[in-house]
Amino acid sequence: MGTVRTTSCNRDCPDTCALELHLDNAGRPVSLRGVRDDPITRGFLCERTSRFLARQQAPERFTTPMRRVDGRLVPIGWDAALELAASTLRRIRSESGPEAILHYRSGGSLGMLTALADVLFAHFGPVTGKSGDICSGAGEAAQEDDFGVCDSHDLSDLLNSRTIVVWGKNPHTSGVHLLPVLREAKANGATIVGVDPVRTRLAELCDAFVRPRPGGDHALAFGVARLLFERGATDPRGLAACAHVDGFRALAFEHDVDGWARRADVPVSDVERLARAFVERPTALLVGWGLGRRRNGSRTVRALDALAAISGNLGVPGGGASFYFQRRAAFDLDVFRALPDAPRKVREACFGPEVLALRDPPLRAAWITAGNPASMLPDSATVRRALSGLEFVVVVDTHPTDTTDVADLVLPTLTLLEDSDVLGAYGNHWVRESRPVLAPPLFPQDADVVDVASRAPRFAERFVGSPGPRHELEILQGLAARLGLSDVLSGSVDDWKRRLTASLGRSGAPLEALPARDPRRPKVLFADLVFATPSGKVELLHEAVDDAPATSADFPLLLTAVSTPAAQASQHSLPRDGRAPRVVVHPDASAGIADGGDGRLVSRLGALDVRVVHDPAARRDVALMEKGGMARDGGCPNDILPAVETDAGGGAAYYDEPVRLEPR
Ligand SMILES: Nc1nc2c(c(=O)[nH]1)N[C@H]1C(S)=C(S)[C@@H](COP(=O)(O)OP(=O)(O)OC[C@H]3O[C@@H](n4cnc5c(=O)[nH]c(N)nc54)[C@H](O)[C@@H]3O)O[C@H]1N2
Ligand SMILES: Nc1nc2c(c(=O)[nH]1)N[C@H]1C(S)=C(S)[C@@H](COP(=O)(O)OP(=O)(O)OC[C@H]3O[C@@H](n4cnc5c(=O)[nH]c(N)nc54)[C@H](O)[C@@H]3O)O[C@H]1N2
Ligand code: SF4
Ligand SMILES: [Mo]
Repeated sequence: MGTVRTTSCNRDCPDTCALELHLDNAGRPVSLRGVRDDPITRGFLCERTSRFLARQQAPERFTTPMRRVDGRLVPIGWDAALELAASTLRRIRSESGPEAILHYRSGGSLGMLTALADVLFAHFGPVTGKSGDICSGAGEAAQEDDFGVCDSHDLSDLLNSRTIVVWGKNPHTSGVHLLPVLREAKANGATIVGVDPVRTRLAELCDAFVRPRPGGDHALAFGVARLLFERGATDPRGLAACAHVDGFRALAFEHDVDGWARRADVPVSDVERLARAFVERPTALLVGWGLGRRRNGSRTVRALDALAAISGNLGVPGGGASFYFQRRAAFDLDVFRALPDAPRKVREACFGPEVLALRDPPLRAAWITAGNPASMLPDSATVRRALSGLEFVVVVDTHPTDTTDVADLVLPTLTLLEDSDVLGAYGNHWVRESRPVLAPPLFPQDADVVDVASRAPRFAERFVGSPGPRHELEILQGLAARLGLSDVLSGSVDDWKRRLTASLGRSGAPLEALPARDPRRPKVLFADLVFATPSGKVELLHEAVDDAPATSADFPLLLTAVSTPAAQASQHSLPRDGRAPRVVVHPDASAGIADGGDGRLVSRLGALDVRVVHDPAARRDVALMEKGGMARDGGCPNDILPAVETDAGGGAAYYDEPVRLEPR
């Protein structure tokens, strides 16, 4: 009999699972599984984390700080690394001001302690920061405009729905723990309708699956709205809770249903089917992330929100327009709120070109943590060029990336199996604690990392001061001490976990009781139909603009690089084969390239070598790829996607770029 240790997954994923690490008699890790009696995790994990042990044990894992010398990264100890970082950052600050330094953090870990980097750099500068959010920015801005807040009905509330509309979301890949809830709802008699230009596996669960042209959702939603108005199928109580009804209605009447259907490239029967979905109440609308990754992304989400509002599906059990769960709401965020704002910000979606263009002072240094912007941000080749041109780039990561390839200093940190943190989820209302279930490399692997029975010590103090990978907080504290800012982040990992969860504890869910559902989160939002907007009502969209993407004879496909089950963004669990990435297209849209043949994908920005895969079920205007390919591994789709911001919220219009295939 081996042993089992439990922790929580810190990846950028809606689910935040309860993980079990199984070890054999010799204490060697054997497998990762989901905790069976956890109400969210239900005993299973996604593909990428089930296979995470391969990544955990990968030979290229960073095990010591490294400095670039003559183009190569060479090991240096922690003292030298932190001295170098502190002295260089201090020098640049005194010569050029704190604006010459950028702090960038992304979704490598959703742990709240990882975010403490923001605190240190605000005190040290404040330094240049980022604005917008390429992940959920467009959708969040939409819901904040419409409802005043962006939050979701309880996950279990789907069991109260008669109809569930899953719009622009692919749970089989991007949030697998939604699936058991959908299946249960369906078994209870709920109808499920999916909307996606790509026929994803979700279609298997759906009673109807609508496939508009990419970015056609805005037109589709207005077609549905027009039908609801025309047929008197709107809900009086729902309408009474809305502002700008006339303006929204006028927009819906700009075209007839036929015209909207044509614009969305769907048959009128699909518009009718969707209208019925909102009438057969209560209807839960689940808004996916795919919609927001377009120039008209925020507007599109607003058009969907409006459908939920006018059809009377807000404020009722089984209803709602759920996009994102406020994962930080459970925590005491005073330490973040009190911070001075950054003196200037680089728009995240336009990172490469904007960093290159910064003047007075130009950017000289960057501290990058929990992110791989050199692969994951649009126009990634320019991101790499911009970072390469800086004097000093520090990257805190676990494994090599395109970003560490341009770093001057790499600081190794802990993986999700070694980490210790507190976590909220963006796909449910649960709050969790992560605890180390494995020692980081360079530690004696037989060290009893966690006493599972007593759950103590919470964070093995003997890790502190080690030569191997370090906790993000320890790295920051090491830097803070050398910057003369020791007070800013003082306290142990444990102290910080308690500090951030203090009010949660007072509400009945102390650290010891985690995981727990945040007892303060309502199950149904806006039950009184009062909204946190200036009018107290739903602010319906009422200005006419539509900037839907267009293809042309020259560029007939829209490059859609989406999540793959095999990876978390650029973090592949299994080693890559170094071959060109795959692109899936309809055989008629393959430029004559055979199934499995080599091609080149060309945009106005550049070209990318690809392997072509035929799919007769694909739309003829979509080139489907996996997001997260790295230049160092054979090709990065973001190299040919330009840096374009969404209409609101500072998202990135990742899916709007027209491309063509050419033989190679
Ligand atoms: N396996 C895996 N899971 C992940 C991630 C990962 O990298 N790998 N990433 C995580 C992250 S960072 C996030 S933000 C979340 C969400 O990350 P995503 O995986 O982006 O989430 P989805 O909501 O599934 O959105 C993608 C879906 O939107 C569809 N779509 C694209 N364009 C349109 C359109 O114009 N209209 C409509 N209706 N649909 C469209 C795509 O075809 C796809 O099915 O998932 C997380 N989950
Ligand atoms: N074309 C295209 N591009 C996209 C998207 C898309 O749909 N299409 N999706 C976008 C979205 S939604 C997102 S959120 C971004 C994701 O962009 P990123 O967040 O930059 O993505 P990752 O590749 O996951 O990079 C995270 C890095 O953090 C490291 N890491 C892991 N754990 C830790 C830790 O505990 N501490 C630290 N410091 N580092 C750690 C990982 O090794 C990895 O290198 O990508 C965006 N890019
Ligand atoms: S990545 Fe998501 S689905 Fe996979 S184990 Fe982590 S939280 Fe669960
Ligand atoms: Mo994301």
